[in-house]
Amino acid sequence: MTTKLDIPFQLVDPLGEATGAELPKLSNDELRELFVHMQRVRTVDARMLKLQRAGRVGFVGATVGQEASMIGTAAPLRDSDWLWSGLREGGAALMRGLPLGEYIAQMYCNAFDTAKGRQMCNHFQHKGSNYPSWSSVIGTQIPHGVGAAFAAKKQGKDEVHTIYFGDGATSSNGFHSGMTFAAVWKAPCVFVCIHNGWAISVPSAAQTAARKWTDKGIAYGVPAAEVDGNDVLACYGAMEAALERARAGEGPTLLIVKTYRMMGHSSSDDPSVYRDEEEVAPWKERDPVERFAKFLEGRGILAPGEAAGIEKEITQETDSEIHKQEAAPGMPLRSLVEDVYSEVPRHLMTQYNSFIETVERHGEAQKGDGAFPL
Ligand SMILES: Cc1ncc(C[n+]2csc(CCOP(=O)(O)OP(=O)(O)O)c2C)c(N)n1
Ligand SMILES: [Mg+2]
Repeated sequence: MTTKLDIPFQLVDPLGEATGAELPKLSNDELRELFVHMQRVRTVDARMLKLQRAGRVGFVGATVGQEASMIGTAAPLRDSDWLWSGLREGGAALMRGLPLGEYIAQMYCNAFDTAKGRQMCNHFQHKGSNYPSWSSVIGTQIPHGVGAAFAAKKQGKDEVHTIYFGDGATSSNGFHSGMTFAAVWKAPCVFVCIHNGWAISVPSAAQTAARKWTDKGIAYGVPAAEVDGNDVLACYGAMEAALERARAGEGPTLLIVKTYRMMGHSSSDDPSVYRDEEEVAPWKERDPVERFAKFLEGRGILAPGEAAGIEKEITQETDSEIHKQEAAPGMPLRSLVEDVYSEVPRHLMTQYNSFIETVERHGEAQKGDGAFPL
C-alpha cells in the first residue's frame, strides 16, 4: 500500500506572496542563505557560459531557471546524507561544501581537477560532501544510489541517499530497477525528478502516457508528490517530509519537481530548432531567483538593492577563482597511467612511453579536438 503524501505544491506564488500553507521553520538568516546559494548558482552559470562562448572551457550544461529546484531540495540534507547527481546539480554540491576553486578547476580540467581530466568538464564530484561523480549515462546513478542506500540500511547507518535525475531519465532502465529495488527493500532514499520539460529535444509529454507524473512512483509502490520547482520553500518543505519518511524507515519517496529548462540542453545545443520560444515566456514570470528575492524583500529580510550587492560579490569571488584556475597548469600526461595500480605496471609503462613518442612526433591535442557533440 502506498501512503498519500501531504505536500503542498506551492508555498510562495510567482509574485513572491506566501500562499498560506505552512512554511518551513527557517530563521531569517537561513532564508537569506538560501537566496545567496541560488544566486551563486545563477552567477557561476552565467560566468561559465561566457567562458564557453569565448572558447576557454569546453562545455556547459546551464541550470538557469532550475536554481530553486536544486537548492531547495538539497538544503535540508544533513552532512552525513548523500546526493547522487543527475546532470545539473553542481550548484547543490557548492552549497554542501565543494570549494568554488575545485568547481572551476573541473571546468578547466586542469591540474587541480579532482577528476584528473577523466571526466568531461562540467561533471563534478566531491568526496567531502558525499557527492559521487556524475554519470552522464542517463539513469545509471539511480540503481547506484539505491544500492548505496540499502547498504547504509544494512550497516545501521543513519543516512539518506537522495538521487537526482531528469524527466527523460524516468524512461531509463535504471529508473525501473532503482524504483523496484528501493520500494521492495524500503531503502532510505529520496528520488528527485527534476522535471524541466525537456530531454534534449524530446518534450516530457513523450516520456509517459500516464495521467500524472506522480503515477510513475505509485506504480512501483513509492509514494510520490509533485512540487513547484521554482518555489524554493516548497522544494525545501517537500524534501524535509521525504527525508523524514526515509529516516523513519518508511522507505523511498518520489518528488516530481516541476520546473523549466530556460536555455538549451547544453552549450552545444540550439533549442530554437525544436522548441517554440513562446513556451519560454510564461516561465520567465515564474523565475525562482526573482520570486524568492521579492518574498524576502516583502518580509524585510533583504533590503532593497541588497540582492544586486550579493550578485556583485559572488561575481567578484567567481572571477578571482577563474583567474587562479586559468593560470593553473594542465594535468600531467603521466596521470593517464596512474591510480589504477599502486605501482605503474610494465605493460602500462610501455603504452605510456609509446604515447609520449606520439605526442613528441605530432604535438599535443589542439583545442576542439575530440569535442563532445552534446
Ligand atoms: C543512456 C543514455 N542515452 C542517451 C544519452 C544522451 N543524453 C544526454 S542528456 C539526455 C537527456 C536527459 O534529459 P533529462 O533526463 O530530462 O535531463 P535534463 O537534461 O533535462 O536535465 C540524453 C538523452 C545519454 N547521455 N545516456
Ligand atoms: Mg529534462
